[in-house]
Amino acid sequence: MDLSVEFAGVRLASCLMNAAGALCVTRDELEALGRARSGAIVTKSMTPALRRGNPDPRYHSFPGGSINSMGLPNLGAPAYAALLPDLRRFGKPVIASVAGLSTAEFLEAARAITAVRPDLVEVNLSCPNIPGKPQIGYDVQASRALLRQLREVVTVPMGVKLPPYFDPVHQDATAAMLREAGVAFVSVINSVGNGLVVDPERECAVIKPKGGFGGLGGAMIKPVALANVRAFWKLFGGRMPILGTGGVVSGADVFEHGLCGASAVQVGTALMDEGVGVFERLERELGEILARKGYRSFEDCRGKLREL
Ligand code: HRO
Repeated sequence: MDLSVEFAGVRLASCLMNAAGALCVTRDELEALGRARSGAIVTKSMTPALRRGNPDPRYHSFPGGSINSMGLPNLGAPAYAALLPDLRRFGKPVIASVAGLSTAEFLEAARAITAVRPDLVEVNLSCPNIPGKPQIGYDVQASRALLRQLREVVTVPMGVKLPPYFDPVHQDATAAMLREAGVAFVSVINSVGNGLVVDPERECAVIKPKGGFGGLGGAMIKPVALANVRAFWKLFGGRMPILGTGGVVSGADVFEHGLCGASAVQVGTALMDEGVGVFERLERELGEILARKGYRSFEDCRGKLREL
């Protein structure tokens, strides 16, 4: 089955890849993604300097999903820039995720990584886990101002990683802002921010930072992810490349993202649970579903969701 796709001008041998944050912080993790059957290597969101992140425990997986409050641990943009030539040797596109705790930090990280020309830059507007810092993607004015400045710095195709939206009015306003900003792709969704998972036996939260509040991922968030993929697919008339993220545990989940309009699909919680072998399993399961349904490629099913 042909699972290759054209994404924002970049050819991917497979429509599947890691979600930013999942097993992509260190050189070893990034090289493992290079050797695995992922269509691209996506880096952890990078800031200008190394960050150790929030205190442990900060990640917890449970039946149905995960909660995290990592707090942007990463090696720093200069270190990822230095790694890029080695990552290129795997012969697949590298997508650099860029973040910051201020506009100046976003610009500095973007400048450092753009200098070595990753294939795409994904601007993270949606980290929910920095104490005292709201998710920028929930503030249209702030997002507009930030993207306007990043546009001047990022000279490769630049997309945005958005938080989940729960009302069409927010998707409409965000789409209008992104149109104006001229983004090359939209990645939806980041984790569902500020959830709380409780261990009733120990009578405590399962992660330490922010009193236990953290971003939810995995199977439980799939309907929210699909709704956002579909909403942005329609708002851009099917002409905006969309990276679907959220709740991808099986090949059927990838297929559903495709039906809703995703051009390619990212895997977070399932990758953390299973390791990089997850890509091979998802490929096999997706291939079987597409063949059974009479599709000749993943691209053939894109956006084909029937509305009753
Ligand atoms: O590092 C994190 O805590 C984190 C980030 Cl940056 C993000 O974008 N999404 C998430 O769930 N965790």
